[in-house]
Amino acid sequence: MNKNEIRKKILELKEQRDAIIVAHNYQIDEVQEISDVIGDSLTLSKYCAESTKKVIVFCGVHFMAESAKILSPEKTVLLPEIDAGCPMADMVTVEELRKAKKKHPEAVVVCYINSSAEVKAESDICCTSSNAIQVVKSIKEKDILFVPDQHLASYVAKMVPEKNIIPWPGYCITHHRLTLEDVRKVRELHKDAELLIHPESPKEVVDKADFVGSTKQIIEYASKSKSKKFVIGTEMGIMYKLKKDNPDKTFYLLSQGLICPNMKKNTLMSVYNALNEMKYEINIDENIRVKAKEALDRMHNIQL
Ligand code: CIZ
Ligand code: SF4
Repeated sequence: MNKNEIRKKILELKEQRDAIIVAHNYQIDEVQEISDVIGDSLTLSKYCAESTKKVIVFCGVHFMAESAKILSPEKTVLLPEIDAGCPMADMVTVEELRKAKKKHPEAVVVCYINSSAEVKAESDICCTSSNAIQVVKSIKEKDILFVPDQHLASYVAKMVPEKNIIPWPGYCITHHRLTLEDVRKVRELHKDAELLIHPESPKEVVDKADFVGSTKQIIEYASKSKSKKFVIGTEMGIMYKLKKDNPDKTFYLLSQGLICPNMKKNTLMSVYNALNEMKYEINIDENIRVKAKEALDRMHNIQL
């Protein structure tokens, strides 16, 4: 089958299966193009929960499809490539977290959405990169065990200095590679561009940003800003929507290394196979799902 044939088959199967296709901002262009909605993990999970369709094809990584299932237990959630995981999410296990909680019994556990359902279930409240600051500010206690991203933890610690943030040593393999040298080079090459950085990046890089935000916030900022040129410090998949929404503006990547190999596993063919063979279905133990949902609900219930 050529790509046009695959696209046609996907659309036919989508109707037959009563399905929606959602794609994360980091997916390859062709997958974003075929999707009903593009967004960050939380926007997509909420969209799935509100949809009346029975089947969700979640083009993203494992923890994202899990979040959709946590919010939509009655729906069939499919992850087209079962090996598409997030190395950062795997950097904290529930056993390790239980040990850390014993070491810091006074601390409230804030868990970044990039984590397994088990880890969410063991946490007090979830956060995303859009709302981590507000989530931490909403907590009464001073001590906060923040898992699993050390860089997001460090950004939150800078923005909410009244809290004692205990960081977990996890990191995103893609953003972690960014360096001050990358910043120096682009600043020299594109003097009039604004530098928009994701908070999963190392502190020294975040400190140099003109704007720090999640994928959603970077997309919103670039549309609103009067600037015409931007250097983007997050995974390259975001360029698809940035360029589509802002045809009059120019976007450069901070580094050519900004590619997440797991996000790139989903292809048109895997979306087709997912719908054709109804794979790979995401299931979560009901006790864990309910507890993980509580941590997500607590995040939703704070005034954001
Ligand atoms: O929550 C998401 O989708 C992630 C992982 C990043 C972001 O900034 O959107
Ligand atoms: Fe995980 Fe980083 Fe890939 Fe996001 S970009 S899925 S945090 S490895």
